[in-house]
Amino acid sequence: MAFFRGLTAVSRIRSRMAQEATTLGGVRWLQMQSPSDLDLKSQLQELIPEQQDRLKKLKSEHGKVQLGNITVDMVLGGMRGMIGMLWETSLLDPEEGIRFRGLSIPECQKVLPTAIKGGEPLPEGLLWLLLTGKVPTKEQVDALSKELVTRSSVPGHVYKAIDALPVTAHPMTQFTTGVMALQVESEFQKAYDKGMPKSKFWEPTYEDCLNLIARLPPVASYVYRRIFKDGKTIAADNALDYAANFSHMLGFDDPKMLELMRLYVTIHTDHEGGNVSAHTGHLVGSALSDPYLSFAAALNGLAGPLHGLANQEVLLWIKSVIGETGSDVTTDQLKEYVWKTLKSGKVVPGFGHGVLRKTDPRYTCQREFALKYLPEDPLFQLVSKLYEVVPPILTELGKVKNPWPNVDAHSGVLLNHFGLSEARYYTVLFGVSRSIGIGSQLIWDRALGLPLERPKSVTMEWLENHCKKAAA
Ligand code: CMX
Repeated sequence: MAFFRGLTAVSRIRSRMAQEATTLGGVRWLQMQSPSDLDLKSQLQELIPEQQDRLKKLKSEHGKVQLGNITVDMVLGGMRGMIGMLWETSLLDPEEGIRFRGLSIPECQKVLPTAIKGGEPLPEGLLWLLLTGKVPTKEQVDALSKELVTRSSVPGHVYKAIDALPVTAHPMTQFTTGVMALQVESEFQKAYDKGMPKSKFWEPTYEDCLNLIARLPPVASYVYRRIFKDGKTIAADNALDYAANFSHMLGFDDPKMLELMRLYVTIHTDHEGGNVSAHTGHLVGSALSDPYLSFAAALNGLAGPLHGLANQEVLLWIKSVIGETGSDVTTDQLKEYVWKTLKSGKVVPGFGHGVLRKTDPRYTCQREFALKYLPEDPLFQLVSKLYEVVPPILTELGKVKNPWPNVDAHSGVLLNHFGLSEARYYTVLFGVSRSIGIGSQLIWDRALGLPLERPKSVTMEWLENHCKKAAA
């Protein structure tokens, strides 16, 4: 087995003979071409026993090793810094940002298969990576694209359930309703009701997660067309890859927009386990609620303005700046508007983060996309100006731990550039992408037999008494 450390090794790896296994950033990369190598489920089947043994060993050999001290601040501060969950698919470093199975976003952009030469990664490739820890070949990704197409048909009652809502209902409400309506198809629930051994839980979970991921783009695009395009839907083009087909069903066929959608869906998939949507999906799944129930719960968390709704808020905020000052907004006017927002008791959307302490690499790659495809866009230029104006003001407040922009600060202006200007819809796109991360981890949750989540809570009185005793 050959080991390569740097990214320069990537091109050499690509040209290696089939059957060669290599490592990049801790990720095993297997290049093989037998039929089962193209089947994601067979690949997982092989990996699961080895990972189950790894977990058993961790428990038996290191179960009592301490991971830190819990302070009163942590309990009162939304559990910040408290390690409390296993999340295999990605890990977030406060300074460096997210790594998907050991690979940073720029590394994923280099090694994951693309639809066009030098283009953005295909989200199906990231799904493969998250599930297996291995960088897939283009053939594997193409096979997965096709598999998702075969799973993508949506029962008619789902659309009827959405239609029962007023068209004015928030897109996230309509989307989550669609996900709940899909739940009647759950393979996990059927198998559980019949009875199955715990060792088999992962298999119907896999079926549900793959079906869910495949069916979300038609449901999400139905919601978009229903609200914003007089209900005129567009049929899928099943020759396209996952993200391109989604963009097509929304009504956007510009090749640059297809590339944007591939990038967007790839980078919003996963952000380790503690964020509200990921944690909620994992928590609800730990009660053996099926993946549809778990994911719908996750979406409801994503719909909050401190989390996924921030991407909607950013574009609305930018447009309200322009509405008030005109499109030639000066730096001073921008500063004034930021202060006005803060004084009104609101947060500046798109800035700050619960864990990150630097500019979000998901922001940076979107900025690079903008520099490549839309450098003259006036809203992009405003976003660039905000990068200079907002962090010093947030720093001046003295309480903000991270004044730098996050993923949501940039996505809206890119979508807006290609005509997807309905900001209220943006969190639905985030939700479609999140299914890939949350679904991948749910499969591993069940494969590893992770238990019901049940942390201990205490009252203020309990804390006061505990602190008195500690002082004495
Ligand atoms: N604007 C104004 N105040 C902010 C701020 C911002 N962008 N970011 C943090 N603060 C404030 C917090 O509200 C908090 O104030 P109080 O002590 O008065 O409650 C204080 O600074 C300390 O917060 P923190 O420890 O730096 O950040 P948190 O972990 O509590 O919160 C986050 C993180 C993302 C909720 C926060 O930075 C925020 O509200 N940002 C704007 C909304 C946003 O962009 N959310 C999207 C995040 C990415 C995602 O999940 O999609």
